[in-house]
Amino acid sequence: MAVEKIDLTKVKPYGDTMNDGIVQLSFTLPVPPGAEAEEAARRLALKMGLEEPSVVHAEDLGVGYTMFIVYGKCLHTIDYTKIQVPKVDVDVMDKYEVENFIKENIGRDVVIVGACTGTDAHTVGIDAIMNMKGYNGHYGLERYKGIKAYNLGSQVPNEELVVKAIELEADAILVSQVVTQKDVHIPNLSQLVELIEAEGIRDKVLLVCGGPRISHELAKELGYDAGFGKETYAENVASFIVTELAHREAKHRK
Ligand code: B12
Repeated sequence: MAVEKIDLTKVKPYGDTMNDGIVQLSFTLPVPPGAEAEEAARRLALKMGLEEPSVVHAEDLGVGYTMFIVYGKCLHTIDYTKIQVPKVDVDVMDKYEVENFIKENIGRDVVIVGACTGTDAHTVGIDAIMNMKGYNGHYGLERYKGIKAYNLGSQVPNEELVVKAIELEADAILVSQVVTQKDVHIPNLSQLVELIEAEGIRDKVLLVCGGPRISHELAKELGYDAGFGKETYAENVASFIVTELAHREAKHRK
């Protein structure tokens, strides 16, 4: 089979044939199902800039609402070669490499306190990173030799997290934010930074946040040292913490 040469300066969606621009879109309108509803969805897709939109599925949501799936052609292209996304810049070590690194470069236990904060009740993300069992075959921080991990759970007020971090003399604070509707995570994440600064411990702790809609770029903007998104494992965050800690401690000794 001949491999088609792709122009990365003009990338566009692929459906059946290269560069056909075909996309699939799904949305809900507050109207009951029927011919008018489907025509409304088609016209909306046209207004969104899709060519030849076709409604391939319409589902009655039961209360005067209809959910649509629409196919259409996107005319736009993206210059992929110009894209750079800020990411946590660290060589990721596995659990055993992290443990060795701590032994050789830090020489004491690393204390990490974590929580899902504010009104956010989603525990699974922070548990995946911190709990013994871990996630998807990757052990959590509690299982790492040389790491003392304290998972405070969910709906933890920022004040409580800060008190605990001071009490345990934490090297790093991990914050999970899963609910991002109406940007509720922004003031909550910012308040934690303010509290830590007010306590005068900002330069003593590594501040890391994570969640499915958290990016490293956003984390940095909010005053965090690093941010991790979906499909993060304990070793990603552990590698960052121990590398950065060793780096800071070496600088401090000079
Ligand atoms: C399970 C679940 C719940 C459970 C939570 C139970 C529990 N004990 O955690 C319950 C039923 C309680 C719940 C409630 C609600 N939920 Co909910 N929930 C989910 C669901 C289905 C799965 C979340 C999950 O467990 N993912 C698995 C974990 C492993 O993934 P993760 O969280 O992304 O974590 C990974 C990374 O993000 C990262 N990570 C996460 N945190 C951190 C922290 C650090 C420091 C680091 C390094 C990495 C890291 O590492 C993890 C492992 O890779 C999602 C939909 C989905 N499929 O994602 C909705 C979802 C998150 N929920 C949602 C909503 C809206 C709610 C409610 C507001 C619903 C309501 N109207 O009541 C409430 C909120 C309650 C509250 N006060 O927070 C929305 C959020 C939308 C948004 N953008 O804000 C979602 C996306 C569903 C949706 N599509 O609408 N929910």
